[in-house]
Amino acid sequence: MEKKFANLIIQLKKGDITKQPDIDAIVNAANAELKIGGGVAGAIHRAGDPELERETRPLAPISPGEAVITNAPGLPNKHVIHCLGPVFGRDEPSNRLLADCYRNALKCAEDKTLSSVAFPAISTGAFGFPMQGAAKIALETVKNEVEFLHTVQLVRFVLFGDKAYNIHSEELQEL
Ligand code: AR6
Repeated sequence: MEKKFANLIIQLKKGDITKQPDIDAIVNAANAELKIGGGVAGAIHRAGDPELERETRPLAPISPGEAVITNAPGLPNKHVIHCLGPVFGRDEPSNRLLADCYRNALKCAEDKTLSSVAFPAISTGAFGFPMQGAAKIALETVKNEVEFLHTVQLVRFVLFGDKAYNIHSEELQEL
């Protein structure tokens, strides 16, 4: 499903973040060291070229809420934006840090004048953030950035499985 807010389309899709060839930048739910890791980070680094990890090295470590951008060697996208989400129950205030991820990732995309960005549900896997709370923060934050976006026109949430998709759909309908 999708919904339009001024010039921005927010779209939900079930699938794999590494298989979004029509999107300029995919977002990595990274670890602080920007190493290969598990979950989304593992999938992106495995799908990409080893050069991707080499590109991230001088940018690490990053803090919760921060985002950095690299090229996307071996991937069908122009860039990867690496975000460190908060570990739920440890990195506080976790709501604000999660919102910072989305804002800072969009800033990276705007700096490169990109028009489309795909996000996974940051922090909802290994970092333990409850899906519904995370979905609400993610969608509200992106919607509230609309007035500051000049080049980004499409934000896609790529959701792994029915549960994540359904929760995001409910939250997007309510926005
Ligand atoms: N495409 C889309 N979504 C995915 C994919 C995929 N290929 N794989 C998993 N998900 P996680 P985090 C979903 O753990 O919670 C790593 O080990 C997954 O079901 O990747 O921010 C890093 O190295 C979940 O809903 O990210 C870090 O140490 C969501 O994406 C740590 O995990 C995020 O899951 C980051 O933890």
